[in-house]
Amino acid sequence: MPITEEQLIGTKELIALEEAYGAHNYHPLDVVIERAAGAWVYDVEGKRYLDCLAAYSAVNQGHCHPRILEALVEQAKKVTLTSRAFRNAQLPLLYKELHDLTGMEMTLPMNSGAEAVETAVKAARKWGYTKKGIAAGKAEIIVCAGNFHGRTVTVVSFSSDEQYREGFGPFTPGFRIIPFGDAKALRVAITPNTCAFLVEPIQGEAGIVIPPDGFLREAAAICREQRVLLMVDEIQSGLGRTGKLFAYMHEGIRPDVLIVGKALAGGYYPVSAVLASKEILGVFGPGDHGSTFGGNPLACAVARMSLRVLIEEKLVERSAELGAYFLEKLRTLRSPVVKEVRGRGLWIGIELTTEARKYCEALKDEGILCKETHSHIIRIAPPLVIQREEIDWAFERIRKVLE
Ligand code: IF1
Repeated sequence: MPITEEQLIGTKELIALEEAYGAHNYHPLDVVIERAAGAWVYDVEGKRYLDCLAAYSAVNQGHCHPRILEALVEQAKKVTLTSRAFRNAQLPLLYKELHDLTGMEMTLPMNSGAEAVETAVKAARKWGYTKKGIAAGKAEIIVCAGNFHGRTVTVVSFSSDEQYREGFGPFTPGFRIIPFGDAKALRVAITPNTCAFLVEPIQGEAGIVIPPDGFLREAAAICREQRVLLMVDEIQSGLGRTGKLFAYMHEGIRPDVLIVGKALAGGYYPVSAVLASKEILGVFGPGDHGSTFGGNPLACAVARMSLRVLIEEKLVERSAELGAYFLEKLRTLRSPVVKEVRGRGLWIGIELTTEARKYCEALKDEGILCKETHSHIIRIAPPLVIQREEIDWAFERIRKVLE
């Protein structure tokens, strides 16, 4: 029997349904969101919350941005999916705009972040064999402890987090883990079989962990010297989140491979991509790699407008200015449970001396939605359209809960 709307009146019923029929691979806060706009979301009872997670930085442009909605609707009236067996009118324009924005020669479009990371791993390995002369099947990629690059079996093969790996073996070989931020360890870990170093410029899931100044610069120099591809995962840290277009720009380096996702489509559609030189992405010949939805015209139209909104509404500059403002206020907190407040742009971690979950629950009751990470850290990452007054509003409530 189909369930009628009036039967689904409130939060309680909806949560019961979710618990009864959905896999329990998350432990979400008990808020049931029905609609959203800008930095705010509204639950089924109409209560509003300031969104301080922005869907893990996939909604940098703000929820339901009207210009991106319009681009979605207009394209959806024309054609949504052609497969890559044929060409479409949106993909070449997204390619050109990504080239102009990043300076990268070539793009390979995918859907989820993990798929883009997998694509980068395949590109690096094939580049290692065909360009660097690594013996077949011997290519190694170096990653950092505390990394988060997605949930596929190959990607969790190089996770240092036992929970992300437990029960999912056997794992993909060919990865070495070094401490995050340790350039000397990178140099030591490189062998003639190393094809790439994959790193988040700032680690998100690990708790907004910023590496020591100069780490990325030194790593880039070592990679250049040892002919190892520097691959930066900017799926969460990119597209304005840290107050620069990409987090790697804080260190003035240029990666060999740039991996993007999440806010690339403003929260409307899963769009990810790998950007690199012709030499690197040129390793893929017809039929080597692909995806049913990768580079589809609807995805491209949404991504093009999402990037346009990011630039035209100066969201990167906002992130830098309002992030510094928010961080400065949070650093005035005098609370026995606050161990450290750190961040870059509108990407802030409040590390506590105790479990953060109950503070996130208390913040929810104050009308703020945020998510703990690694049990002790409250991650604050609102949409980049947040207003200064909304930051003041949030700060008062954060102070009330933490002090
Ligand atoms: C979940 C974490 C964040 C990412 C970076 C690749 C991906 C992600 C730097 C993969 C995705 C998401 C996944 C989501 C929650 C969230 C998350 F808690 F899982 F670790 F943000 F920190 N690289 N991160 O942050 O992208 O395949 O998901 O599109 O899995 O719970 P995806």
